[in-house]
Amino acid sequence: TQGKVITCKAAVAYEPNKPLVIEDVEVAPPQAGEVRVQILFTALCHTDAYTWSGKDPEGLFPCILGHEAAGIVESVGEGVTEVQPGDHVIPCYQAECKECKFCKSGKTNLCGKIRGATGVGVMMNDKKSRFSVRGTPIYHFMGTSTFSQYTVVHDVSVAKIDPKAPLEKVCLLGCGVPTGLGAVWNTAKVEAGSNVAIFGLGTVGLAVAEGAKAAGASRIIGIDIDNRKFERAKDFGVTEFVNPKEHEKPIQQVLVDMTDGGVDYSFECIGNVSIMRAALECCHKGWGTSVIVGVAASGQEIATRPFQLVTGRVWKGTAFGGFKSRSQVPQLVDKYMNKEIKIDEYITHNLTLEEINKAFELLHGGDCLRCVLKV
Ligand code: NAD
Ligand code: AHE
Ligand code: ZN
Repeated sequence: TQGKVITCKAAVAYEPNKPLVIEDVEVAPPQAGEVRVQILFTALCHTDAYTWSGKDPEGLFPCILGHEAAGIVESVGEGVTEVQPGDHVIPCYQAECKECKFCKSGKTNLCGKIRGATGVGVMMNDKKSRFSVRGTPIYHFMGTSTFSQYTVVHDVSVAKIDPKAPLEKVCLLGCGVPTGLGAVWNTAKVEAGSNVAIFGLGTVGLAVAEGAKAAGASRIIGIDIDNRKFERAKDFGVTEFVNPKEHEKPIQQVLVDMTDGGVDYSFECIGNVSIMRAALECCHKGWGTSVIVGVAASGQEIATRPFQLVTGRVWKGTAFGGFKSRSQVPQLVDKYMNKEIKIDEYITHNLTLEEINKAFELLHGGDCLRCVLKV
């Protein structure tokens, strides 16, 4: 198949909120600096649902969504040296070129090399898509487009992993689990003995709990409007549960009262700007730090009284938990293989690519964390 167009199945999003269509998609060979990957397993993340909903200002249609996956390199383009056909890989929506201003700064995991192209659904080389259906180009998504049996990614966007790792599990290391763990370990740098509040107990929030427990946090307070979330959350390290609907006072006040002035760290894992405000305002005066993880819809803005920051609270955000993708995803795979981090516990459902619309329905139901699709 090397050097040739591959025709395979992919789920195409033609319009916001219209069911995805399983199509025969043509996937062009990788050009210089590109890698064609056979995707074996992909999970769904709420960010896929967000872009599909039409609320993502970068959302383009028709496109192939998907960014939490694992597969095997099928072929590589000119000049690609770090991976070769047969390598097991995880596509990374956050690239790592190791050469740009961002990568060299040592201050961030964001990479600038190809972000301009991935934001407009094309490949860097020729600003075109490698996907088409009956001659019509289909946009890429987040530089990954994993809802396809084959995809083309930039070489700076693939992490080569231990070939012994089960791809049906480690696909989750493409997004949600590292995001939560890294928000705690890299972005907030939670210390032992801290009090932590987590808003939203989906996969990302539970991974925050797992990370906080590993960091030795004393109290891990989970906040969700769905009481069914608590029982499972205990297994990930949540020690107390608060449902804002069961309180008359604003949730930030409830938390301040519970914690003698506020928490040391809070994490917003929902994507709701009024909860982002509550998450900042439940932090302790003088030092409390709040990390925004949730992705909010186009047009939404955050607000608080500047006095909250003047008096020492800190507002931060995180993308992919601050992990440098190509360097650190393989390390996370090793941690899973050594049983140092969970993955299996986040997988509540397994379906096939053909059943992707059902998988999106499950994602909106209360008991689904991650649904892994066999591609
Ligand atoms: P999810 O939908 O599984 O989890 C959200 C949780 O929030 C649910 O348990 C829901 O019941 C709860 N919730 C909803 N409204 C609430 C409210 N008003 N108060 C309290 N709880 C509420 O989603 P997820 O997959 O865990 O993702 C969480 C967010 O993180 C999404 O916005 C996603 O787009 C974003 N995300 C960001 C990054 C990043 O790099 N920054 C990475 C992955 C996901
Ligand atoms: N296109 C969206 C941006 C959404 C966003 O912030 N994405 C996160 C990852 S979410 C994964 O589930 C991210 O990494 N952002 C940094 C980046 O470079 O995109 C919008 O709202 O414009
Ligand atoms: Zn995601």
